[in-house]
Amino acid sequence: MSTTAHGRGSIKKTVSDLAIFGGVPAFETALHVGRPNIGNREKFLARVDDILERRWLTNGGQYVSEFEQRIAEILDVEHCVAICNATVGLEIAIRALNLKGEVIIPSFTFIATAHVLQWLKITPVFCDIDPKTHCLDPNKLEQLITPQTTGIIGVHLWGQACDIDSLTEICARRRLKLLFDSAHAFGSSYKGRMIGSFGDAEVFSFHATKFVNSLEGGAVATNNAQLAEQLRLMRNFGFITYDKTEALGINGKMNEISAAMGLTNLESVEEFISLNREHYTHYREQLADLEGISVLTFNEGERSNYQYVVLEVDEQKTGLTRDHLMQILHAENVLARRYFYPGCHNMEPYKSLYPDADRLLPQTERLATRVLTLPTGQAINAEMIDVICTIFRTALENGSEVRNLIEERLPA
Ligand code: T4K
Repeated sequence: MSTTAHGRGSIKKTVSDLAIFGGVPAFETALHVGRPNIGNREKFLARVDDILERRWLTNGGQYVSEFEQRIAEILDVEHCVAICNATVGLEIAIRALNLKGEVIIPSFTFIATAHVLQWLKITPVFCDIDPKTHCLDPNKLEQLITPQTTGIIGVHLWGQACDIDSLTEICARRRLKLLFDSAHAFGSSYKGRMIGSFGDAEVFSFHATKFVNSLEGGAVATNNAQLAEQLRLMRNFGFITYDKTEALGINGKMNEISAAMGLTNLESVEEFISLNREHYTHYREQLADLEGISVLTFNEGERSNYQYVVLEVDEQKTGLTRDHLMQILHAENVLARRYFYPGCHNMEPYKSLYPDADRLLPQTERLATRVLTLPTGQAINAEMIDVICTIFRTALENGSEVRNLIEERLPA
């Protein structure tokens, strides 16, 4: 675990204490957003030992099958198909659902959501988001539907459900497929029901940086038996027997060691969630009185995994931009991230392909300059959060001086 520096490093009372202006960095080693949580090592290593002993490493292995069953139970969904990662999971699901032409997605998401479509020669049509939830705004959706539109991919950003009821209603009425990129949402609920069984299918990520990881990994969840069967074929080259393929397929298989890691981490899922929740609550308490800094709040009436601590910075009130604050934190070895800046539509190849997309994305453009995510999970503790929040306090209490100094010393 990263430790605070001794002595002056962790005291950030004055502007000159800040590392960006020459003070000792608050942390000796980097605090990352996305540092993996790791469950019981002995259990994981015993599973790895068993895998090596039995020499069954991938393709139809027992641990993958157990992992799938466990996820299906937790999500209360009939079918779960484990995949090597969520990006390939999305690709396979998009193909299995026969999406083509145009598909509507938010631009305020990880680039994978857009890339999978473009990779499959489908046009991603970027829709704006609700500034409160950071998820697709259903009111902005219908104007984007054209005769070429075949589906919508909703993203449960930060683990918060998007407006599933409205998306379901629109898709039913306009005869569109509805897929969810649920990469962030394992363990979260919508109206009391676990995310995982909504729409035609939902795709989860178990990447190292997710609060439950299988090293790399993903899973597609669905209540549609036929779709699940198709997904299983597609992830294994389309093989139905040793030497017969039924359809086009690819290699999307999860391996046994990943499944062993996933299973082990699932055994600690409640512990991870409660730790994330403690950190989230602690950040909120410590930052509550800082004007211009707000922490995205999760609906306490729902289950949430609290895996992202998401801040919004209002420059009008703080006197400092999100990027100033990020520079200040980075100098202290707190590697806060500005996910999902600058929005997919401002990244290549989309920026060149759709140069006018920003005109329909005012909330995305606005949020992309305001959002900052902070470290959480096993890698940090309450004392570290106190130090991080003191850095914010000192920076904000001396906003104009800090801003002038940054702009003088580090011209943009
Ligand atoms: N849809 C959405 C909405 C997503 O957010 C994602 C992925 C996907 C789809 C696709 O899921 P996968 O195909 O990946 O299953 C990260 C992750 O790579 C990505 O999985 C995640 N979302 C995205 C939000 O964040 P980066 O580029 O920030 O990751 P990376 O590898 O730089 O890791 C971030 C930091 O975490 C590192 O600077 C250090 C720390 N770290 C990372 C790894 C991998 C560790 O301490 N240990 C590690 O093993 O994208």
